[in-house]
Amino acid sequence: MSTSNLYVHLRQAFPADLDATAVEVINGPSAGLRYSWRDLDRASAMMANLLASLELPGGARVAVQVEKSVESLILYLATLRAGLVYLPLNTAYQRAEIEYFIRDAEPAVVVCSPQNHGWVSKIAFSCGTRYVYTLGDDRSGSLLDRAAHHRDAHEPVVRAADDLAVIIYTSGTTGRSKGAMLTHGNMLSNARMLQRYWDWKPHDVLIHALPIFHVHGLFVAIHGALINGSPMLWLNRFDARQVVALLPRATVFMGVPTLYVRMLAEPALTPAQAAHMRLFISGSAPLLIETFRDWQQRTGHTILERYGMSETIMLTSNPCLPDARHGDAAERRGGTVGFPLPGVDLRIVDDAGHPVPVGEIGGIQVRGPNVFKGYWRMPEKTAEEFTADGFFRTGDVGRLDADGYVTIVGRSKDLIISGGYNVYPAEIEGFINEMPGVAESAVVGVPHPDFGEVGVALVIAKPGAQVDAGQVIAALKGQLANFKIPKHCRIVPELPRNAMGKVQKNLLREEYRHLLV
Ligand code: MLC
Ligand code: AMP
Repeated sequence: MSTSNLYVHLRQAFPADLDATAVEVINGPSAGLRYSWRDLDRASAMMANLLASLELPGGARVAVQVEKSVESLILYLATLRAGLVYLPLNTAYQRAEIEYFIRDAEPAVVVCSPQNHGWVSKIAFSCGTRYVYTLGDDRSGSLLDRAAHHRDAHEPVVRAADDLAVIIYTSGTTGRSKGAMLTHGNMLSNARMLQRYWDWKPHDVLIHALPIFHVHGLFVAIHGALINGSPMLWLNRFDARQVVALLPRATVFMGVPTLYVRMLAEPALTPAQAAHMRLFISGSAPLLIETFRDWQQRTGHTILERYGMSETIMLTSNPCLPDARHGDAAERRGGTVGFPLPGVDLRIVDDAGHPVPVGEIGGIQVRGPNVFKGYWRMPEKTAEEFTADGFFRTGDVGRLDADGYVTIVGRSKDLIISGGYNVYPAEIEGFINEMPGVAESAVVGVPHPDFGEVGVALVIAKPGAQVDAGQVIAALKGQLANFKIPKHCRIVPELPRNAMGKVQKNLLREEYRHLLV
C-alpha cells in the first residue's frame, strides 16, 4: 500500500550496502562508535515495536527531552515508524517550561534524561502521561532496556501525507507557546525539494553539529543526509576545533551564524583545510555580511544562506546551482536569504495585505506543501495567522529585489534570535514583572559578537523599592532556559513611550546597541 510515512521514504534512500557507516560519533560518551545503516534500521525497529506494544491511540504524542545522541535520533525514527507524533523539547528548558509543554500536549509517552527522571516523571504522571522512559547520552536508560526485548524488524505504520508527524513548540509573542503541527507530507516534500536544490551528491558526507530538537538540526540536516543516503559525522556538542579538523573528511556543513563566527576564530581554518568541502549552509538567524565575507576570504567558499521557520521548514535559499527561474543566476548574495524555494509561493505585503512593489518592504507571507497544518489545539490562533487565500503570515519583514532575491530586514514579532534560538521578550518580562519591587520591565535585543543578538533587561523599580540588577538575573536562572536569560540587566528610572503609552523598543535598541560590542 502506498504510504507517506516519512521513515519509509528515508529508508528507501539507504545505500545498498547496509553495513556501511551511516553515523560516526565524534564527541560525547559514545565518541568513536560507528552505526551502520542496518543498525539504524534495526534499532529503530526495536523501539518502534516497543512503542507499538503500548497500543496507543493514533495521534498519540511522544515528548522527548534528552541530550543529543544517536539513540535519540533512533527514537525519532522509531516514532515516525510507529506512526506516532514526535515532540522534541530543548534540553535547556526548566521545570516550568516543561510542565507547560506536557500539560498542553498531553503526551502518552515522555522520554527524559536519567538525571531528570524524578521531577519530569512527577509532572508527566500528574498530566496523565502513561509511560515515562529515560535515555542518557551514554546509551543508558530504561528506553533501551525495554526496547532490547523487542524484535528488530518492524513494518512502518501507513500514514497519509496530511497525518501529523511532529509538533514543534515555538514561543509566542504574547502569552502561551504554540505547538506547530507538521505532517509527514510537509517534511517529505521539503526534504525532497532541498535534496535537488542543494544538489546533494551520492558521496556527500554531512557534519552534524546542531542540536536535534529544532527544525535546523532535526529536519534540514538529518532529513537532508538520510534522504540522500549520506553518512553523518556526528557531534553531540558543537566544538569549533573539532569541526574544522573534520572538514577534510566531509562535504556539507550546516550551522547557525554563531557556529561560523566560532570557526573563524580557529587558526586551522584555511582554504586547504576546507578544500574537500562542497557546501556550507547557514540559517536560523541573520548571517552578518562581515561573517559571509570573512568566510569567503578564509576558506574560498561562499556560504549559502537560507531562511525558514518551525511552521514552514525551509522557505528560501540562495542558489547552489544556476536557477533557471531567475535567469540562471547562481550567485549567493550575502545579506540575502536567496530565492523562494521551488513550490513555495512567497509574497511581500503592506499592512492592508496588498502586495508591495518590487524593492519595497513589507510582511512576508508564504504558501506551499511545506507549510504546517496549524497550531496544536489553537484553532483561533491558527485562523488568525492565515490569510483567506491560504498564505501564512510569517511575522518576518523583508523585501524582494528585481532579481528575485529575498532580504529579511526585521520582524514584526517582538523576537530576539540569540545564537539561533528564539527568545520572546514578553515571556522574560512576565517573569521579571512578578519579582518583588519591580514595577515594569522591557527586554530588547542588542548586537553581540558571539550570539549575534542577546537580550538586555531594563527594569523600573516600584517607588521606594530597591531592586538589584544582579539579583534579577540570578532569579531568572533556574526558572527559564539559560539561552533566554538576559546577558545584562539595568535598573532605569523610566522607559521611553509613544503617545499610546507603549514602550518604544526601537529607541531602547538604539540606545543600547553598543553595550556589548
Ligand atoms: C548558550 N547560551 C546562550 C546560547 N547558547 N545564550 C544565548 N544564546 C544562545 N544560543 C548560554 C549558556 O547557557 C551559557 O550561559 C553561556 O551562554 C555560554 O555558553 P556556551 O558554552 O558558549 O554555549 P554553547 O553550549 O557552546 O552553545 C552555543 C551554541 C548553541 C551556539 C552552540 O546555542 C547552539 O547550538 N545553537 C544552535 C541553535 C539552533 O539549532 N537553532 C535552530 C532553530 S530552528 P551560562 O549562564 O550557563 O554561562 C530555526 C528555523 C531555521 O530557527 O530557519 O533553521
Ligand atoms: P523558529 O521559530 O525557531 O523556527 O525561528 C524562525 C525564525 O528565524 C524566522 O521567522 C526568522 O525570523 C528567523 N530566521 C531563520 N532563518 C533566518 C535567516 N537566514 N536570516 C534571518 N532570520 C532567519
